Order: sequence, then structure tokens, then C-alpha cells
Amino acid sequence: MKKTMMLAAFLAASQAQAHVTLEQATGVADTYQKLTFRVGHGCDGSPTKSITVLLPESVIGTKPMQKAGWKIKTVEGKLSVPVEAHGRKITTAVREVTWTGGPLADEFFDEFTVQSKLPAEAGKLYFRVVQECVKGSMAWDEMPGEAGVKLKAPAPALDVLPADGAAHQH
Ligand SMILES: [Cu+2]
Repeated sequence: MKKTMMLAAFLAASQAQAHVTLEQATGVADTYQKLTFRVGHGCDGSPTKSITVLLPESVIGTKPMQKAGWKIKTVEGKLSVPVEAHGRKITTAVREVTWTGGPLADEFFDEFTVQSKLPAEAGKLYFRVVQECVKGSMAWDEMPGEAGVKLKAPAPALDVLPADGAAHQH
């Protein structure tokens, strides 16, 4: 019985990894965080030719990591609420990062990395990802709804922990 349950848990975990997922499950509020998006497969077997990460409104200071064989394009946008960073008022920030290249065959996985500044408030963040393939595309943009309902294409999620809560627990 116990063995069966462990196997079920293992299968659930490996299925989750087969999507587009975030390697980091948690981050600390108000810090610069490395975010690694793992692409586990193509679109229905078709190779991946581009990945676009859409940044949540509260995430600023994003810098993509260079990647051999892939070109990077960023899109800046206006923030609805200006934020302060390094003693300066920031009104625009990178809102999208696109890597174009590959193509990444379905038989392989790959990682796409940015560094971003997380918001001061703790909570859950969702990073929508668009995967373009040689044939077709996938939108990883589903938000969790009712408990127990399995999503087909969930948006990668990050748990932002309070800045002091991470250091000591009660
Ligand atoms: Cu998958």
C-alpha cells in the first residue's frame, strides 16, 4: 500500500516537471532572485523555437541570462504603480523576455534563466509562459481554481516568503 502511494507521488512529481515549470519553488520578498524556467517537452512532439516569459506586475529589475544558440529580446512596459529601487523612482520595467533559437527537440529539456527583484509583499506569483514550436504553440497560463481540479497548462508559480519569516520560524 505504502509503495503504491509513493509511486503515485513520484508519477505526479515527474508529470509536473514535464511541463514548463520554475525550478525554484520559493523566493524571499524584496530580494533579487534567480528564476529558472524548465522546458520539459515541445508542443505535442514538435520542437520548441521560442520561449516568452511574462513578468507579473510586481516583479521588477529583470535581467535575462545569455544563452548560447538563443537570441534574447526584452519588452519594457509602464508600471501602474511606480516603485523605488536604489533610491530612484522606477516607472518602467522589463515585462517580457523572449528567447528565440534552438530548435529544442522534444527528446531534450532545457532551462531559461532570468534574475528579478521580487515584490516586498509575500504571496504567490504566477509567471505566464508562451512556448512557440515549429508546429503549434502552448500557453502556460492557467491559474489554480478549485482544489483537486488538474490543470492542463498551469502557469509556473513562485511562493514569495516574508523577508524575516525566511530567517526564523515561529
Ligand atoms: Cu507537460
